[in-house]
Amino acid sequence: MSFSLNTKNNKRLIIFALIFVLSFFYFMPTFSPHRSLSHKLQVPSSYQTNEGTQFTFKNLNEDSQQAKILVLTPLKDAVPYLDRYFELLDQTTYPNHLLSLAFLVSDTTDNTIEELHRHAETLQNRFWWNRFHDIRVFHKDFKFDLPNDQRHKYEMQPLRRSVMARSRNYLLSSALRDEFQYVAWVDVDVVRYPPTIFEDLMAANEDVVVPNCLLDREDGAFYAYDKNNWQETDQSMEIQKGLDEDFVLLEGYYEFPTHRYLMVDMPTHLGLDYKVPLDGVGATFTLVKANVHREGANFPAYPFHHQVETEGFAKMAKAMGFSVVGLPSYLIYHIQNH
Ligand SMILES: Nc1nc2c(ncn2[C@@H]2O[C@H](COP(=O)(O)OP(=O)(O)OP(=O)(O)O)[C@@H](O)[C@H]2O)c(=O)[nH]1
Ligand SMILES: [Mg+2]
Repeated sequence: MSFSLNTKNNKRLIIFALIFVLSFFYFMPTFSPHRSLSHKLQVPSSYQTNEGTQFTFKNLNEDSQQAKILVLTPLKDAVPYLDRYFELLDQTTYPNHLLSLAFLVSDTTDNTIEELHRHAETLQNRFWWNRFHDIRVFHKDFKFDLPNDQRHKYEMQPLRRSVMARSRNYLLSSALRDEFQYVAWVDVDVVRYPPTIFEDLMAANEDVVVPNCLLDREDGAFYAYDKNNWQETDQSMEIQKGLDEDFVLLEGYYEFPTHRYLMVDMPTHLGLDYKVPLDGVGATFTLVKANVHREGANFPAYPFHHQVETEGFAKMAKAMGFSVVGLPSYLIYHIQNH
């Protein structure tokens, strides 16, 4: 039997076969064999202290190796931060195909939406083994316009945080699908964290877990950023007894000292996996078991136990019996932008 490559039909056949094989690899569901989840940190064995417990990072079990994480980020005027934000997420050791990203853009005055679409297109037009599971962008304006020089004023915080709470709830209820085991809240202006952060936070095996967020300073000095991660103290509880129900407590303002024990003031030399129970959390990078949200713990836009937004979420999660912990030695960094 003779077989000639010179015939027109055979050439066509070969071209079709090549296209078929290439498109099979290109469009196949994402699977990332080169990114292994198994990792181990060298840490001392566990022990108990008054302030918290130590646990040991261990390889995740078979089920959680395939855990899908929904990464949620509210955005406003975020153009300067997007390059770094995507670079960091892309560099994590967690397989991209298990990460779904969703954004809520609100009241933005810059090109955040256009830039988001540009990034999403670049990232998702790569070969399948590099792509994220998906990237979704939601948009809702709250008509909330706060000049930059007012954003951190004490008296503006309850309203600002309340709008943030609405944004987070809107994003959460728009994006949460039943396939996700975790929700990771990541602020766009976090500029440094370890690439193993998802595995490390998952290894804590808590309902809500937060690393310790510092300010990224040029001189490398240790400088607190996220003061919303804290423990109540006897003194802080005493103060609250005399407060009006609607009074919102805020950390880091001289106007009203709360006497909480902030995670940024806790020792950071006790091991990366040293964990402490918390009563308030921020959301610069917060990992939440998705069921916590599904069961109804979200971000109060009204004072709940004197807290709104992320700190109110921690209060609510605890009131529902969920565990809320922080890792004082696990450092991540927020940009210094004011
Ligand atoms: N959807 C939405 N996102 C917002 C709004 N304000 C801020 N964000 C985003 O929410 C996240 C946290 O907001 P930030 O402005 O960084 O809040 P912050 O860290 O307390 O304040 P800074 O110290 O100024 O960074 C970031 O990803 C912002 O882009 C808003 O009104 N709506
Ligand atoms: Mg910020």
